[in-house]
Amino acid sequence: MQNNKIKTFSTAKPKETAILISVIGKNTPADIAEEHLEELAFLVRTAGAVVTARFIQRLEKPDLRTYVGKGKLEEIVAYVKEHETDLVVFDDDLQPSQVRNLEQALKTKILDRSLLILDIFSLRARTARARTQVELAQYEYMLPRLTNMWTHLSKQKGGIGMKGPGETELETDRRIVRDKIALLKKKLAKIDKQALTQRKNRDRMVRVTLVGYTNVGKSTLMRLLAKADVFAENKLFATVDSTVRKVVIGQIPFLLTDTVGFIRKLPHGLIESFKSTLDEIREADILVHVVDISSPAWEEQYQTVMNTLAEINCADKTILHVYNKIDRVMPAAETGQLPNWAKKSRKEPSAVYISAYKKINIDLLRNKLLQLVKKRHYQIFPNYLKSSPY
Ligand SMILES: Nc1nc2c(ncn2[C@@H]2O[C@H](COP(=O)(O)OP(=O)(O)OP(=O)(O)O)[C@@H](O)[C@H]2O)c(=O)[nH]1
Ligand SMILES: [Mg+2]
Repeated sequence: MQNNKIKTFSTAKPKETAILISVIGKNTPADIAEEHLEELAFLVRTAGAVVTARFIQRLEKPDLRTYVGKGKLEEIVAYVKEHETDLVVFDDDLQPSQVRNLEQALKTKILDRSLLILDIFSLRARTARARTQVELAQYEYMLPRLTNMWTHLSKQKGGIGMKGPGETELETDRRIVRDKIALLKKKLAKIDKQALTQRKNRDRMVRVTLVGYTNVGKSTLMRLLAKADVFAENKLFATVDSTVRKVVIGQIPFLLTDTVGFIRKLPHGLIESFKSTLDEIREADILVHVVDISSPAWEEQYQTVMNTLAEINCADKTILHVYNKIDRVMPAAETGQLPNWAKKSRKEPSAVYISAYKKINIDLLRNKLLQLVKKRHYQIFPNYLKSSPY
């Protein structure tokens, strides 16, 4: 918050400037393409840079050498020459050879989607577990790239007497990275063992886990339901760690967990290293899937989450779909009346439409959640019925 009375002089460095490059399929609708680029811009802003220009090219698939086609690259080179540009950010992962070609042409720092997301995760990681997970993902991202660089160098330089030093150096690099990965995996296993013990100790309670795309309002809802001080912010990946709180609704206690948000094209290494965080989802009795209904891309985000859940074998769990941020799309939301489009978009009969921010329909949500928790609770504690107030 800015204080108008006190004049402050910022010593912060000016923000880095970034331009965005995206290749999209020939049949992708324009608004979805725009939304994808908007998400990339959001990621860049979250990482702390300013977006100064965007370039989209429609291609069957990205160019093998330079990601975009020749003409588009010339256009971008001309732009970079004329405007100060610190970063060129690509909406996909780049092959090491593509990075090299692009660096040669653009003469600026090149960032691909994975690196950008890894960067944000490392900015956000607070606990030892999250830090270790991110570091592991960073080294795993690095390793195949070292290998490729090595084969490239040995091919390029080749010949007698050229293999020796380069190879040794890169072999050493690779070994260092591999050792580091092994070490981090061990460290993570140890942390996970502790976490598992903690989870086992709380095993006898129903577990509800909030899942959803990044920035949909999971932490805001967690704060509301658990009355807990959970960090929420209008940035992507505000949460990279899970938080657990005990909640009691209608005299039934359960555990509520906030988790890291999903995103389309999540770097594979990141999914791998965040597997243990995803255990929170795997071990949940009930999933509360939070959807940002105000996002033009909500259906795609919905699908990304459902696909990720399927990937970790959680798609057939009990899921309560919660459509959040209705205050942004329905001015009269307080009435609880749904506009026709929302009725049509409703995929599940038990969906709830809420605003975590404006606290709309929260009692309705609490009620629905209570029904599900109760059902599960009595499955775990059949004897509880006798003493139950219901
Ligand atoms: N207008 C509106 N904004 C909301 C609502 N719920 C959350 N927000 C805002 O959306 C932004 C993201 O909220 P978070 O709770 O941090 O979202 P999250 O899903 O935890 O995000 P990550 O941890 O980044 O995955 C914040 O700026 C919230 O204030 C809502 O119902 N209406
Ligand atoms: Mg969050």
